[in-house]
Amino acid sequence: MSPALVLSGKTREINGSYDSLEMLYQKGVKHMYDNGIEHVPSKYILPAAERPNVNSEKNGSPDELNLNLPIIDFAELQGPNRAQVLKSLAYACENYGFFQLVNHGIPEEIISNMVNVSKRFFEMPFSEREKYMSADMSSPVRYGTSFNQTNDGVFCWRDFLKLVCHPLSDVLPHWPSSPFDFRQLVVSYAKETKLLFMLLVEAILESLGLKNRENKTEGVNDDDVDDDDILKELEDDGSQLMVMNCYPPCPQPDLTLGMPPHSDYGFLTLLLQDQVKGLQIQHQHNWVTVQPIPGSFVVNVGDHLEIFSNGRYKSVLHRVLVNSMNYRISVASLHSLPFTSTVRPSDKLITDTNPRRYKDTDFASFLDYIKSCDSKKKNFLESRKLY
Ligand SMILES: O=C(O)CCC(=O)C(=O)O
Repeated sequence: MSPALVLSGKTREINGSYDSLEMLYQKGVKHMYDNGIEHVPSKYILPAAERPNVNSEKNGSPDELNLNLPIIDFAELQGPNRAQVLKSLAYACENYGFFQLVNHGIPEEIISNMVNVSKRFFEMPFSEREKYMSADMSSPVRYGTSFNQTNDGVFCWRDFLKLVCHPLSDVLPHWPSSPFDFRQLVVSYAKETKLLFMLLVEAILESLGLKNRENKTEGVNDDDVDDDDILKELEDDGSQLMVMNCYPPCPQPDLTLGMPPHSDYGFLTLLLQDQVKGLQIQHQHNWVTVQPIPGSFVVNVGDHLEIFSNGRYKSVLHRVLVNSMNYRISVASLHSLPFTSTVRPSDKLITDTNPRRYKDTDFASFLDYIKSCDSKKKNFLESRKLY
């Protein structure tokens, strides 16, 4: 059994050896949990108004406003009901910014291998995991804790591993080589999610009225040129970032969060969560819990798609709750344009009644924003709005 972790003053003791508390926090929550933490240290305690149970005063059941997200059946999207499914897709992106994708066609084995290898990565000793710690936001591999452990005033209850997935031949040698099958399993998963993402983007462009599948196959519609460019750019050189999140059990889950409210940088995120719920999205001014559906993806609109759609599709704030009983693992695959590209509203979606709503943006401005903000507000998109 792990020794109880003793926190006192500015030091802590494990097996008679002392570290500064700051050093301990930098090692992450998995390390603290493994060493028997019994109380949430003050570094992780949110101001009362930002804690997860604030809604409970209003509705009496702490954080149990459950939400069944709109479901998009990917197999139907590829069949004769495409037009109907495209309408549901548009409705979900406009009103929720999120949907659950079922029947997506990625083999179950590839998905369970991905969740399993993530678990095995976080189960390795800290000495193995820490090899991948880096403060460099552009590093092809980055193990860390909280949201931004260099800047966060209050830490959140989450460790992560981030992997840049493109261009694969450049980044792969930097990825963890253990567990022994890590690279092979993550590569399979990354390739499958990229293909799925491309098919979803095609459907999204169509749902925005920017593309017509039939015209594309006939190759006649000159109006599609810009949007074909975007598809090509995404396909050939689009960025893909894989984020594996580990949320260990937390002794006082009502005092802290696994992730603070944030929206996702990028075009679309495909999120795989295990059966432990925790993801909440902001919907109609409430935080609502997303019910996991086995084998499905939670897909959400990112900042770039909101900008590209000139505000029609919404990149919605979401956050993660932790619990005192179970580990939770999630894997987010974030897809977007190349890091060097500028993102702007599609010309065809700027009209007299819906004038341009966002400034041009790029990855450099996102990095500047992230470096300068603390954990209170992770809302890059607000800084891009023209009005
Ligand atoms: O763990 C989750 O459910 C969400 C993770 C997330 O929001 C992220 O990685 O940006």
